[in-house]
Amino acid sequence: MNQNATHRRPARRLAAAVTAAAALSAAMLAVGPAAAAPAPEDAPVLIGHRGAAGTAPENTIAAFKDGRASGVDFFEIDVQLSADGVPFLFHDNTPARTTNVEEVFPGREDDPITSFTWEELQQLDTGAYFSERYAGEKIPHFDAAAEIATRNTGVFIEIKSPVNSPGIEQVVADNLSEDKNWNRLLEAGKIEVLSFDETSNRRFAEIAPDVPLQQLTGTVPDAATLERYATFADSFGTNYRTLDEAGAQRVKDAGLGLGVYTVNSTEAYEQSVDLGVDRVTGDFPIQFSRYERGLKVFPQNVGVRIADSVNDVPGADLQPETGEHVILENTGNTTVDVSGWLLRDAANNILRVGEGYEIPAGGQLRVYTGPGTDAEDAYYNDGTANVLNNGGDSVALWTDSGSLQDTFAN
Ligand SMILES: [Ca+2]
Ligand SMILES: [Ca+2]
Ligand SMILES: [Ca+2]
Repeated sequence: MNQNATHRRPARRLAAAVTAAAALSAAMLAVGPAAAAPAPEDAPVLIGHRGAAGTAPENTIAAFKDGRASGVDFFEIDVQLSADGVPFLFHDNTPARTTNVEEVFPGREDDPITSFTWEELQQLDTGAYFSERYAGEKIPHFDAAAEIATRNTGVFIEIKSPVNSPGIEQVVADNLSEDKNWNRLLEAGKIEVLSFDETSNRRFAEIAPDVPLQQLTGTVPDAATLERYATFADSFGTNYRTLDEAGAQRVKDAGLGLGVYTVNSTEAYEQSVDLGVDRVTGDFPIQFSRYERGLKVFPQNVGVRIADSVNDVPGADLQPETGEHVILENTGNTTVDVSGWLLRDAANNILRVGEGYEIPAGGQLRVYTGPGTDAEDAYYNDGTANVLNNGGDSVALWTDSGSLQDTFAN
């Protein structure tokens, strides 16, 4: 660590970084013991992304409960302000992707989510987009997350698109100090605030200098920029796909903790840990907590795995017969009926397997996004949009009855 770097409040930063050391009580950590930052071989702090966006509708009570049940150190939320100033939990800038806005408020699909009043937000369903099983899930109030969190599983609070929510830094800071549940978590070292917006982070740091703070950017910037971040933030987070050894070293040299998102495979997890990352955020927190405990990651797996995802093919990704696709492989000893199984990507785009599909032991099935001629080893979704991101995506495999079988990331 570069001793010349300016640290705002090292005790708090370390407190947040070592919470994975379960043997230490949260109370001890809160007072700032002389604990060392975790060595690279140590387990990183684990965070469920948007609660647990891979296993439940993102930013809902159901997702927070999944995050908590998985036993990870924190679940992450995205907070914005409604048109009438109520803090609520929602990721996107518009309600189009994750709500039934087209039924409730036709014509407002592409309006800013912050243009809705709290009373209007409460009329939206934000569970059914993920699965009918979650129909009826509402957009939560900010304080609802603190009611789910515990001394074991705290909250990473991302202040999302703060330019759309003027004054949100003060609202969050006030809640942390005044709300009983939030304050209890804060005192236990189970809160971290984060944002991509440097101006917002600086504002938050001025209002609440004792709250651990993280600056996010999509790639690791140069050393001078990181040194600047270190004047107001305790840690830095980025996309794991862009992180390399030199970048990780620059972050450490600036005296900042290092986090990555959105890690959705154990291979990506290992890659991040090898780079010395101390905060790992993923959509499938249960997967990482099981992996860290040495347990079988997908205990319900019946043999079929995701062998590969071909996100980008030469030419158009939706061209007939040979467009983008995911390859399933039966690694077990018996034929598996995969009729009605589905694949979800990180943005919750869904590819289905048609009826009557079986994969024999050792066999493969290619599941295409676009059009083509169905065959024994190929199923075409006839989709009209390229869904597998060419810059890397993740996919999760589910049975027709909702059992998670595998994840894959590239
Ligand atoms: Ca977020
Ligand atoms: Ca292409
Ligand atoms: Ca693609």
